[in-house]
Amino acid sequence: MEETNYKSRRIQTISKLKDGIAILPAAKYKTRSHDTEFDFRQNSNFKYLTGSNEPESILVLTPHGKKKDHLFVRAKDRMQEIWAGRRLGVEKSKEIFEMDEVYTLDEFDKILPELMKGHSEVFIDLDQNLKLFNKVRKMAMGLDPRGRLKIPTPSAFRHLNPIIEKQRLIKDQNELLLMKSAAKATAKAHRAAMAMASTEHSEADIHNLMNYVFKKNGASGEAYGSIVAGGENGTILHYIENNAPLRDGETLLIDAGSEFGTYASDVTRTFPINGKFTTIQSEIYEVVLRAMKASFSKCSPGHTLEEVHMESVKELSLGLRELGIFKQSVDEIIEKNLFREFYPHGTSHWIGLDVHDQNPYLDKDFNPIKFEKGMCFTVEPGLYFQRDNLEIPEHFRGLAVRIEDDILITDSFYENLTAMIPKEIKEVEAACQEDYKQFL
Ligand SMILES: [Mn+2]
Repeated sequence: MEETNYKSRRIQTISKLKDGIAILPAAKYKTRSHDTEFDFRQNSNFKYLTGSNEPESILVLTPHGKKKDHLFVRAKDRMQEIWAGRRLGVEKSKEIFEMDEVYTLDEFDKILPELMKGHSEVFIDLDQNLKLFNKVRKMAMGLDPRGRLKIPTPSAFRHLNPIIEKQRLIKDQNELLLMKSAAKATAKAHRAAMAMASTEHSEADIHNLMNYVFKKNGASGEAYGSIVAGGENGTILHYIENNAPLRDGETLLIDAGSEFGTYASDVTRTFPINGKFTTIQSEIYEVVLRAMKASFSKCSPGHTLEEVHMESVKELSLGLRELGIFKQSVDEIIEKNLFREFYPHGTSHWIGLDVHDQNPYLDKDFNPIKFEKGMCFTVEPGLYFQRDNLEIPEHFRGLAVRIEDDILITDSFYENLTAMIPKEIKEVEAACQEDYKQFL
């Protein structure tokens, strides 16, 4: 496998900038409390275009001029490095990142105005990092206050992110390799969870085990806040407490995925804590699994996430009718949005560097983006029966099932990146009988 060619990604971005200069800062450390910080996570767009994990750097792309990609990095500093960790510095960065030019950050204020000359626009993140935006705006306004320069200077600011995020929609071979590695670590962790879950353990135990298995298999950790929800907790869509005891006869809904090389996986499984689904649990489970398979039928080039969603909605609505929840026709259940009480979320989102990858969902004419080879997204139907819903039979109340896999569009169909994680009832029940110690 070739190494990722970040240079060619930058060249592709530069080709979209026309007369604009692009300025893209790396992430900075964020304060957790007082003088302690959260774990560092690189800005996804910055990572995508540079491969660098260094905080505080700034990438500048200039379509005009001989040198086109410029990186500003932290200067080498012996004392800082003894206290806070190694820095690449200018020389190493030049070697590693194949930039036309690398400078230290303290040169930014002097060099950026020079780089701006000849460009009529600035592309920058207009939402985040307003400090940098304001600084750049002042620099641009100060370049030619009397209109005497004979070359264009920036007179407009545009949002940079959509250009890069559109580029991120189609994954290349190296990205797919990382996504498959993330999927592998996630598969091990879900299997371990199925094996360990019992009334002897709590949601927290399972959560800890999964994080351990993620890292043991090369992942940097979880790609998002895991949901480890026993029984009725599964009806809370973004349950994050993950600290309740596990109860006999209930299911455990786990929505958890590893992050590998900054790429996310996102998987949900629901399984019986004691290893055997009850009749009602398995009936609901089969409906959700059927919905998922119906959605898979639309996972090929030319189809859309909207079609994928509608397949799940149809199948879940039919299932709710079969379960006796509704007497209305499937059409009526859908038209009147009656299913929403039991299926309140969408079926899919893009996935990649971010678990909810920031790729466009609609084209310029507001039509859903059509699938092409290399696009990745989730399929995650579910059914949730709230405890306080007194209109449904009591034995449904507090039950929740969601199943989620990560899908890659191929030449003519799809590849399920997380297919190896058990989801047929028999496979799931067998996985519950395994010994979790094999995953340690
Ligand atoms: Mn998801």
